[in-house]
Amino acid sequence: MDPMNSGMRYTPKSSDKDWDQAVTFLPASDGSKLEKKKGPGKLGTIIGVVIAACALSLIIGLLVWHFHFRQGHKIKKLYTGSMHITNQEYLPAYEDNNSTEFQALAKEVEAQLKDMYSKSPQLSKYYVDSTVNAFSQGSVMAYYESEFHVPLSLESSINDLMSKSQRSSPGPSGALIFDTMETSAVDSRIFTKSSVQRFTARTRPNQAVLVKSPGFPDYPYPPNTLVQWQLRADPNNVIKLDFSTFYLENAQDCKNDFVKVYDSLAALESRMMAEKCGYYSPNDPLSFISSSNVMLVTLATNEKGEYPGFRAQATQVMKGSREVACGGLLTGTSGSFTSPNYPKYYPPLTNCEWTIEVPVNMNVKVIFSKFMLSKNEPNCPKDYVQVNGERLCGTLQANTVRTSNTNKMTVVFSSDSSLVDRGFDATYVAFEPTNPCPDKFQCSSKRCISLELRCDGWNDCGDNSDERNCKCDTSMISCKNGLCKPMFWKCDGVDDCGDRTDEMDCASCKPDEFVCGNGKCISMKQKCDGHNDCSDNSDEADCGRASIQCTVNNYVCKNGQCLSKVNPECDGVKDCTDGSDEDCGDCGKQPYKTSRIVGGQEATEGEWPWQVSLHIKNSIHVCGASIISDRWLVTAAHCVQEDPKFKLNQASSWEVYLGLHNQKQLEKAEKRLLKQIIAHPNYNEYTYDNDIALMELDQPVAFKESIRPICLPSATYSFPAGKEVWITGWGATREGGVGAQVLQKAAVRIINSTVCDTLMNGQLTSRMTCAGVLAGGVDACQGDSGGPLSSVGTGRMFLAGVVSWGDGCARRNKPGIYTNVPKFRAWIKEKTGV
Ligand code: 4AZ
Repeated sequence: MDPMNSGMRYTPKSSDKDWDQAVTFLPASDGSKLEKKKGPGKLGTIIGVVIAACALSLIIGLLVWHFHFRQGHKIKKLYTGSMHITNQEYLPAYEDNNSTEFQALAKEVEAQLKDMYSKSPQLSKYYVDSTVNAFSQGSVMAYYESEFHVPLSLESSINDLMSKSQRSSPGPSGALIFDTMETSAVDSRIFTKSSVQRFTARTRPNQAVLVKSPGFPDYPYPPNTLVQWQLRADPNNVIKLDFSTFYLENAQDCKNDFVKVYDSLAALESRMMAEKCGYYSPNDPLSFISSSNVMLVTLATNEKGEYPGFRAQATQVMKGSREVACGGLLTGTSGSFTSPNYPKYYPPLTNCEWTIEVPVNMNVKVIFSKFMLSKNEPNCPKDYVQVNGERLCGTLQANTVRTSNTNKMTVVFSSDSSLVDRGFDATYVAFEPTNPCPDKFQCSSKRCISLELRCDGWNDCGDNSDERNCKCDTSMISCKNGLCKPMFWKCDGVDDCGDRTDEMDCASCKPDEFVCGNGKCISMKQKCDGHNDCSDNSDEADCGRASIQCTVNNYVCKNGQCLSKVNPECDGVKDCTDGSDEDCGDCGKQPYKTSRIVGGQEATEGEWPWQVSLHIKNSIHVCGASIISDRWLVTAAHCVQEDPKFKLNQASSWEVYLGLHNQKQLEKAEKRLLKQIIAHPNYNEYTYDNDIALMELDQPVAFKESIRPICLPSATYSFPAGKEVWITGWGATREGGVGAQVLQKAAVRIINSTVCDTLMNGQLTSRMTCAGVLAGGVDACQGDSGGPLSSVGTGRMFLAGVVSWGDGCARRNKPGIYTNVPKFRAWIKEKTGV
């Protein structure tokens, strides 16, 4: 029994009793008698000695109690391990724990482990027993657990002793020979669960094994439970585990519920491939591959939270087959290669070597478009890619380049026994040493970028080298530090130059100058001259020639009047003769005007009153949405896509939180159910075209400071490239990471659609808008989907977009893609009347 759990922290001993008597003896010294004498006298001396003795024994007793009992208090420690038994033939019956063969060998191993521990004076005292859990091929691999009751004060030294590789000393002839023993302490979160379920499964050629959390998909997984699946494949195969759904409680360091995948049948930390919790969308699938024919999957849950769980499929893959093969000779002038299983997780214990050989007189350039290796430690001792003798590890910026000085290059990939990641995707090209970037600009990082991107105000190289030594043209701000930035960014409150040049002399236009909406000063003569001199059209507004002939680009008032003014709605100026352009209610007003989202910061409570959190009923946040009226929300169609598990297309599957700030304080928000969901009929689940949906609340909501709609832009509303817009949400704060507890916000800019389409490999449609920071680091991410892209108009916020998709999160030159809301203005009106 665990003494900790028994509640019996200290074992009473006879010496304690003596001590108690000594203490109770004290009042017996009669003070009144002492008073009668002037000096101490004989009796006084005796009493003094007795009191001193008592005090001394009390102190000694306390010290004994502290050092002996308190420090000696024992805790249960469970160690798990694996070893080769080199002098034993493998029998198929060892896979069945109930077979006589299994039981006989297990008994022998357990006895020999006991014998081995008994030879260690430190371990023998605390050893309880050992259990063999499984065997696998090689000669025979044994997986076991050993239990110890260890004094708290010795926990770490026993851990050290156990983790050192052990070998059995040569036993009596006929004894088992243990080799390469690996041991580690079992994660205490695993063995303290009240219920334990263990499953075993075997893959066969073309025969998958289903691994799913208990109750999936009908019920949430049970609390306080440990479930383990021991997976085996045929010899000479490895196991591929593909999660089709993964939806667990999300917590920092996965401290509540988690799944661990091991490259072993023992829960050895040194063989732990990954620990995962939270939600993984089908766009970001989890898939692992083992290094041998065994794998252990563990689900541990705590007492709280109801989550659906996961479903995965285990299949076997022949060692050396195409899926896991890597390395080789690469020739020609260009080509590509990836880490094994890319973009899914690479297997542990893998070594690959590619030799790239390009035509003589040419050199080699390798470009890593994606690079994600586990753990970034100095000198990359664990998983690494080695190029030209240099080791690379961790997560590198997209398009990291390495070049050779000859026509050959060797690239090595190596993974150790634990913690895997998605790996890398690389291309190689041959280049002339004298002309490394034909018809392109060469960044300091050796990357080549298109010449148009030079001096355009954007850090396309990632190291700003494309923006140095520029001659700025008149449409650009000449920053003091030599950078050029679009004039549009002048005086917009953001330090775009990096030395604040673009934010200087902002409010001080001369008396004969006009102050543009963006702070730029222009001559008064340029106002209303028909040219957009301010670059934000503010010099052409309010020019007394409001009514014009309608074109598709004009704002149309309710009375049919057409305006030339750009974005006339809700700007505080009545432009329509019927005033309909100012018929805006309280939309888009931020009550608290302070200024996961990746690269953002916590929002102030109530700062984004139109932000909504969409939860699967009784479960966690999955998507964002925006309030557009007292009964209608706008979200992304992909959030409500038909699916057999959660029925996300049905209104009854959802609950929505309005006025929410902290996901841990749902009670402070207004909760609503849904009456109906209207996904756009042309939503395309493959291209994410028309990714927009409407949700009608079951009950209207009363607006207040923390709950308010965002203004809907008219079909002609313009969000020009370079305009600052805000993303908000509770999504992941890094790619593949967990969602935020507190609402996050980040400022990004609208990106030119042509540039964006090129960056996104032609996947953009006119129903999509791009926004981001091309240098990377700031972006919407998983869990932000459906939420708003809010744009500041004149004093009000407009819904520029709906978070839709992206190539990962916050990657360089990979902006976030948003549904272009003005394109859907008529559809929203038709369906909601708003
Ligand atoms: C997502 O999975 C997601 N970086 C949303 C936005 C982006 C990427 C992924 C944009 O919901």
